[in-house]
Amino acid sequence: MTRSLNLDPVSLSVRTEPTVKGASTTGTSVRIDVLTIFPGILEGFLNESIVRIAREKGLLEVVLHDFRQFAEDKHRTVDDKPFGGGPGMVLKPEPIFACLEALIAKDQQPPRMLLMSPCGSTLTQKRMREFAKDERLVILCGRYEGYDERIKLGWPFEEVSIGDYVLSGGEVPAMVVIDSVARLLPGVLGHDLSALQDSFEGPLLDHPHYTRPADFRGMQVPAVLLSGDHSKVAAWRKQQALERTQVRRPDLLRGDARRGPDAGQV
Ligand code: 9WO
Repeated sequence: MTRSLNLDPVSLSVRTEPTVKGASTTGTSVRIDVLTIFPGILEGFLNESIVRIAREKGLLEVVLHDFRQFAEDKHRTVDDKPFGGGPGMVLKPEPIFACLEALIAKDQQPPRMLLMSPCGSTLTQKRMREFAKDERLVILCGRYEGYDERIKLGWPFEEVSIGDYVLSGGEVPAMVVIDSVARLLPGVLGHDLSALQDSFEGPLLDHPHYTRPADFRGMQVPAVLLSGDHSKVAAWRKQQALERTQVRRPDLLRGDARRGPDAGQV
């Protein structure tokens, strides 16, 4: 069944339908449906910090769907042995199809559909910005050894990866997407993130940060940051960001086509 989150102790109003949204090109709110047989993995995450704030503000709605509830046999089987043999189990198509059919009305605009897999294209900040402009996302989290290929034939999933490593399921990657999208929604963060990012000319790593005390166990904050000279501070930060990027991520400075100059601050 579909499980809405336990909203305690903060009661959240039901997401208002996007009356203003249609006219907007920047996107004001996103609904994300997550298909998982382990909704509990996401629950704590959704009830803390920025993601919680985005939900409380009505800018983000996340609905968890345990597709095991759509399995029709008495054991609610979601996996089976691979045809052709081999180790492990494969996610059956039927429960996932049934869950998606219950979720996606035929008459509506089709949502963007993401399938978490190390075989997908690796996500970038640029992709996350595109997702944040969508009205609706559906995220399928796999388990076991993989998905029956017909799940991908029957639905227009974009296969996406968060990096070149194997996990035990797609739930952690789904949380990565939700976190990244939530903080990009206008009005979620106190400051205007896009303005902040636009002030960076290229894809640079962040500069070093310091807070009080100015002297911590003999380690001093660089004097320029205490000078009060804003243009000097800005120049120092830019230089530091550039140096760090040269040393740690020279690929970003080469204008890697996939990341592009559009990637913004990393
Ligand atoms: C696992 C795998 C391993 C080697 C070669 C290809 C592979 N595909 C998958 C796969 O799609 N796995 C499914 C989801 C089912 C098993 C657990 N799943 C998973 C997703 N493991 N790792 C991810 C994942 C997703 C996004 N970014 C990085 C890893």
